[in-house]
Amino acid sequence: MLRIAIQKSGRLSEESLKLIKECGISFVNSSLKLKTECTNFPLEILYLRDDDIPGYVADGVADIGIVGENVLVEEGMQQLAVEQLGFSKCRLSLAVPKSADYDDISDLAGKNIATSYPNLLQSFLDEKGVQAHIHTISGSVEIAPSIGLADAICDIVSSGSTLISNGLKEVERVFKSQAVLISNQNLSSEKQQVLNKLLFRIHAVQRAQRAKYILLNAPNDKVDTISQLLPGIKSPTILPLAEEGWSSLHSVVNEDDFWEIIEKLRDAGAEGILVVPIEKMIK
Ligand code: PRT
Ligand code: ZN
Repeated sequence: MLRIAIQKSGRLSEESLKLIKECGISFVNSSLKLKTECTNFPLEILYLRDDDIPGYVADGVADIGIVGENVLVEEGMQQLAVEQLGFSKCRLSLAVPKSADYDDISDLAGKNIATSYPNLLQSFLDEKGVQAHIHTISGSVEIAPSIGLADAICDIVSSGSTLISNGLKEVERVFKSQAVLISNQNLSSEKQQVLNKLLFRIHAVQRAQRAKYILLNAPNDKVDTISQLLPGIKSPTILPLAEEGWSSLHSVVNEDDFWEIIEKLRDAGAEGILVVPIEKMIK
């Protein structure tokens, strides 16, 4: 049985549980519980504060976990990272009052900066050769300038609306973050096998999220041109339509190339284009 630590309640919780479910793993979810055993996969879920997850995984209380890279690197535990998961994307940024003059990072020399991420901030300032006073506070960092506690802050930003509503402007990006899967470095071979199975499923889910299944109709004399536009996994499936002289083409396209391909397909004579989501994709 592999033990995974996920955030009990916060910005990582919902997506972490969703990923486990999308891997076809069933469990009874209860926010009141400390742990849950999955019913159809040798996995036990531990619900923890996000800050505690790297430590518990390093100590082997949990075997694996899901945490923000910002927390992982701040705690100096990046060696536990297995892979990025693509959700809970955010950035750690420096911000100053909207009215402050700011040209570049040297403007922060000698200033007071409030943050919950002293280590990430210190290494950024060191890299830039700037000396400033770091005040470590654990919450409500964004109000520090307005109460006179600091000249600037260094905090997590996603939409930017918290900064705006506190009269602050983002001036430097210190660190880019997303959720990451971490693992204890001394897993038994049995546990490593379960982790490999889980990773296989996670990869299938991730590939499917980026891919779309596309179906379209084309006159037979356009099929070659259109096939060239559809990369697919191997090559497109081509089936005759009931209507003489027409075919149906099926393939898989990457979400990133999607709009460009659609336009080219229409220009090449494709009709009745359908694009549908893919649930799982095995290579
Ligand atoms: O209780 P526990 O300790 O488990 O949770 P927490 O309160 O420490 O963490 P939580 O749930 O707030 O965040 C967990 C992780 O989500 C963080 O470590 C980040 O990796 C990631 N994440 C993604 C964010 C945000 N987006 C985010 N917007 N973490 C925090 N914020 C906060 C930020 O601190 C600021 O107050 O949201 C505000 C800014 O948001 P915008 O959209 O207004 O810019
Ligand atoms: Zn926390």
